[in-house]
Amino acid sequence: MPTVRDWIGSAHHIAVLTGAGMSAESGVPTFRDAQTGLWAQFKPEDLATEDAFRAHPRRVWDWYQFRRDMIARVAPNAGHLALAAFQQRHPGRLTLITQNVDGLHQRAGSTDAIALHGNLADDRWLDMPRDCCDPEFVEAGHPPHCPTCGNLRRPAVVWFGEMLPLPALDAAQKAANRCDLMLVVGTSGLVYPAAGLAHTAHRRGARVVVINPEATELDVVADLCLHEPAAQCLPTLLE
Ligand code: BJW
Repeated sequence: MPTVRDWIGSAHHIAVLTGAGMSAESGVPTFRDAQTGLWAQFKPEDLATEDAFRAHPRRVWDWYQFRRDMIARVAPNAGHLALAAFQQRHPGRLTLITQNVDGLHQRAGSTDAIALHGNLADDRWLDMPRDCCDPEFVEAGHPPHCPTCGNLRRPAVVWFGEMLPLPALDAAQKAANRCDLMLVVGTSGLVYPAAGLAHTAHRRGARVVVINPEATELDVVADLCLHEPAAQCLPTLLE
């Protein structure tokens, strides 16, 4: 721990890549945890793909509504708050990149968090909108839809097989290329291109620190692994 604090103290630019474990101590289940993960009952490909949504729009929409309701009831934890406070104390020194769609970094005060996988709070049209498609006048339903052409609203998140938003991916890649320290917090490191950012930072000579109670796919590029929960570890590291 003192070593990592020294690394943080001397780093010119820090990139932080977060995943679902970041919000675990807020009470948001992770994706791949065998006991409590959101996908313990469902296979990801049954829910988080465009094909799944087209095949079972109600089931997928209701799953997202369930998660939206859950997230409305939780709050940012000490880890989210420590990152936001660090950014406020050291403007421009830390780039926060998140795979999370829960908005908790933003609610903690990290207004410039790069959201690689979108945001659960937002919707968009499933198909290219026609002139009749007006988000102000959707017909309520599971999912809501255009009363004229039937185009469906869908969560504005990134599903498997979809491109990440290019400005977000570009900004994240720039941060991974220029940082001299990357903290990888609460992610299994299984999903690309997000996981590739840690490989980029490592390849470019940055120190990489993985913060996760469990072993991850990204431990191979880590200079150090701290096997601790994020909300306990980050406040001490970043104080
Ligand atoms: C704690 C903790 C505590 C617990 N403290 N830690 C290269 C190789 C192989 C495959 C691919 C590849 N490149 C692309 C792919 C395909 C695919 C992919 O990666 N598949 C893999 C599964 C193999 N990627 C894609 O499809 C991506 N798109 C793409 O590549 O497009 C290319 C394209 C080009 C041209 C045209 C079109 C397309 C898109 C990926 C989108 C991922 N979307 C999801 C769903 C978002 C919406 C939603 O929320 O429903 O994003 S999937 C899901 O996984 C979600 C997460 O952001 C993401 C990562 O999960 P995360 O955050 O790591 O969570 P977990 O649960 O896995 O891990 C939690 C961790 O926390 C664990 O390690 C715990 O131990 C830990 N933990 N408590 C700290 N207190």
